[in-house]
Amino acid sequence: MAISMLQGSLKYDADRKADGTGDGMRVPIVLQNLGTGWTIPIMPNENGDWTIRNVPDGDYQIVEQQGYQVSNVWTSDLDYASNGSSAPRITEAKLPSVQEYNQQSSPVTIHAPGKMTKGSSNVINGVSETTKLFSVQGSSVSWRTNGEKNTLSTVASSNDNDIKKFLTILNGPSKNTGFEDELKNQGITIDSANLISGGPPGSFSADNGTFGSYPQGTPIDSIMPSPPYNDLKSSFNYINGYPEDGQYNVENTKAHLNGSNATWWNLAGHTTGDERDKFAIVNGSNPGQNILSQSVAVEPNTAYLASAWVANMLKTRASNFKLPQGKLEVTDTTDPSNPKILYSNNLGTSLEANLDHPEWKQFGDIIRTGGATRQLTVNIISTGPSGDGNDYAIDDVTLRKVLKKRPP
Ligand SMILES: [Ca+2]
Repeated sequence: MAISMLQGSLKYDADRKADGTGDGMRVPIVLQNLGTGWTIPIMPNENGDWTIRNVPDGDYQIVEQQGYQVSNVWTSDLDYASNGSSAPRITEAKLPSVQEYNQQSSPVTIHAPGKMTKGSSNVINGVSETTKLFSVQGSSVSWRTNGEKNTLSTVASSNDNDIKKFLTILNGPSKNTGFEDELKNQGITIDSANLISGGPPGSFSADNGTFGSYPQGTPIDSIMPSPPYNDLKSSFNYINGYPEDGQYNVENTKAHLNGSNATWWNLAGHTTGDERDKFAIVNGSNPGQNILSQSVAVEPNTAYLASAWVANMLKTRASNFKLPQGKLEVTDTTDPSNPKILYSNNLGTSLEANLDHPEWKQFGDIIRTGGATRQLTVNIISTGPSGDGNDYAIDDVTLRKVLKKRPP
């Protein structure tokens, strides 16, 4: 048996509304049978739409693959059985960079000129999943609707709009604002090894401050059912759902919220920017409480870079909306009875809501240990009361050794 037709789209969702609309993106989409490896790369048409016919029963993925052997990519509307060939399994999506997206001399036109960036965007990442996992059985297509629950949603008709909607991949603009390029320009080299690492299974450190990753194709808005980090020492309450004041969760791409909660961005993580990428969402409250805290053994008289990436969840500004009210703090806790603050930076002061697109911003600085220092503790601390606004995301918390200092 085979389904007569699969249709989907690849869209640039400039406002990250996740309503299925947007400008067409001409980036290869690869349909791959997960059992046989039978594979077809197809280039969406200028509206971002693609059609593949006569797809046999089996388990499949479609994966966005910028740069996929473009000469072998077929144009839209083709027959799976007569045009496919065997290929290794694709284990991650490849989204275009802003530069690739704007490149007019590319072998294929990725986009209509002038449509690409929004505001100060410098990153394109997932609004929906960038890999879609599904099964074909007779005339029906099924897929998981809840990542953790593996629920099947079966649709009977092969041309059902629900299938096309599911197979539509959405990319959107985002921005990363970091300071490490500037450090590099100053001749300062930072070790790649994150000292917030190791530790027992399930510990915060075990995921290197990245908050971990899901398998590719995991539905967006998949929230970890229970606190994933037992030694987080969090004073915040974990919630398997939307975080209210004083709560946090760990999930992948935050889906755009409708109705009363539409003030939040659809936001992908900072680490890989797709549906694999988990991060923490904090709804601020409880001034002075630790949101997360990690102690690390360090060397005396040594320079380290402490850093965290934080994003304001809000997509609107209003006079009653508070900025994220937290601080990144590094404390010398060699003597726990006499902690010494080495670095403290309020997050909110430079984290105004970006109205064009979500923005991940890097906070931190180089700190130097003293002659007696053996342990540092990296804290992210809530500093403001509950209220409208004061909602923020945290990702990629690191403490790394400074290898090469600024030349004299
Ligand atoms: Ca992450």
